[in-house]
Amino acid sequence: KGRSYLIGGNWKCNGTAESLQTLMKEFDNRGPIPKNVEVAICAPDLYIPLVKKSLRSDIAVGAQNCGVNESQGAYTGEISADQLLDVGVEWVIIGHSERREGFGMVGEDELLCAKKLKVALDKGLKVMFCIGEKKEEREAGITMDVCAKQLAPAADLLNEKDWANMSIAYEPVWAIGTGLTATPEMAQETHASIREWVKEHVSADVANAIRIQYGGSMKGSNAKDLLAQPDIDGGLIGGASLKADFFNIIHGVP
Ligand code: 3PY
Repeated sequence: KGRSYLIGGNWKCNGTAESLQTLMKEFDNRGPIPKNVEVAICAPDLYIPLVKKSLRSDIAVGAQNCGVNESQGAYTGEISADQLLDVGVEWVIIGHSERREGFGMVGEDELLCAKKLKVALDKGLKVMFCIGEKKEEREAGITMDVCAKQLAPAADLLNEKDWANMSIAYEPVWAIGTGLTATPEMAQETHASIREWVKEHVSADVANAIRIQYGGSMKGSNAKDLLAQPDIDGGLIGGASLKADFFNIIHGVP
């Protein structure tokens, strides 16, 4: 493929100082990370300083969201890209479907996600930008229309060089937290269409270089077959990243 793999752990709103420390100790005993794999753990903001201190040094630290504001200021409850960088964060997830949906309240629309993406990249964070369709949308045959609608405002706001510091995480919403996984063939088909979209709307070079991660109930037992697909360049892992099984995914890379 000519691309390295990117495995992200998304701890979501899980853990305590104690449980996360125990988990990080387990990670220490799980052997080396292959050279062709980059790993980042996206932790709850509150625990980031602890994670910076206790996580093995060959895993980068990420956050799960950042403010759309370009600097610090009167934004109650927000955390800015500057502040994430200040505590040593390298990666941030933007546009996870749980945030797009808003937990049954007001969610983040396509434009807000694209603006956050641009601010984070401009400040110097690397971004895992999540897109993906809901169950009804897949059944209606509009998977790629939904992905294109989520990517289009990003393509409008970004310069070509911005794309070097991000990945696209394709996460079919129906496979998140449900235990359902897209089959490797289904995921590959969508990943290839996303890469084609990037080729048409950004450039062939960006399409060739960008890593497209699969997310949605990826775990040790299904990772190998997914990661063997030509357009699957890694994973964004929820539940399994809270267990030592995370390392079975890392070691499942071809
Ligand atoms: C999942 O694996 O369910 C995820 O949402 C990863 O972000």
